[in-house]
Amino acid sequence: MIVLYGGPTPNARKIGVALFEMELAWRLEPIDILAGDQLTPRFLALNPNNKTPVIIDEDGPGGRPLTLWETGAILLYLAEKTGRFLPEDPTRRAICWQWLMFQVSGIGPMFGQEVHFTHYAKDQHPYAIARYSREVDRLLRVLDKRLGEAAWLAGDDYTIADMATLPYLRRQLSEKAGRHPHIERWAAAMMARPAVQAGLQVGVARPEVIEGGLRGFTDEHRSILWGERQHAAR
Ligand SMILES: N[C@@H](CCC(=O)N[C@@H](CS)C(=O)NCC(=O)O)C(=O)O
Repeated sequence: MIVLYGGPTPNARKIGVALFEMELAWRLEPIDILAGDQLTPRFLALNPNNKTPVIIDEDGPGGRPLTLWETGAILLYLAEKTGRFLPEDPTRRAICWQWLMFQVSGIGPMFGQEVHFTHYAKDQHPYAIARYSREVDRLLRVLDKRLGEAAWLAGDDYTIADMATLPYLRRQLSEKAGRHPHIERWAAAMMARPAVQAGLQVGVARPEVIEGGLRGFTDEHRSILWGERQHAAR
């Protein structure tokens, strides 16, 4: 059994998609990051970096439990464990790693900053909004070009690189419909997969805050995620 600690966030949903695609036995342990669950000693014992998701594979290597965080590492671990969604050919495998790293080091952080400054920050910072919005648009163009050349990010194979990327694109695709035809073709192919649909449902959303147009953040939420509570010495 694999335990997934997470909530209704793109990062946890990447892992949800992979767990469904790989047909692994798993259960969700909900972590409400808006309530500060990730700052508790119990969670910090799993991930000292206080970020979700975390998995515990109760049947890890050598039959021993393995606790793992960072979505790139989790996706690679699950792909190696099951022998699925990671090409065997060394060249194709390396290209898969490349697009996976592009997601975790580029798309994740930049899209995260864009949504922070355009929706969550209390004050308006025009420089930051322009900086991250332009970077998001640039990254979308890189993805659109790639998906104009190849069926999937890694090439001919549907892989963990695709699973990592889609959950981050959903808001941008709906706000910029028609502007990225190749990403849209790829996203539709992914959404046709039952495992993707199921994985994107992971976690219980707080509709007023997350699904309802990114509104409703309170000063308490800001303190937990970006302020005093996030940065308190522990
Ligand atoms: N690089 C990390 C990012 C994880 C991350 O940023 N998780 C967010 C939710 S999407 C989180 O748990 N935030 C809680 C906090 O910052 O306190 C990964 O890929 O796992």
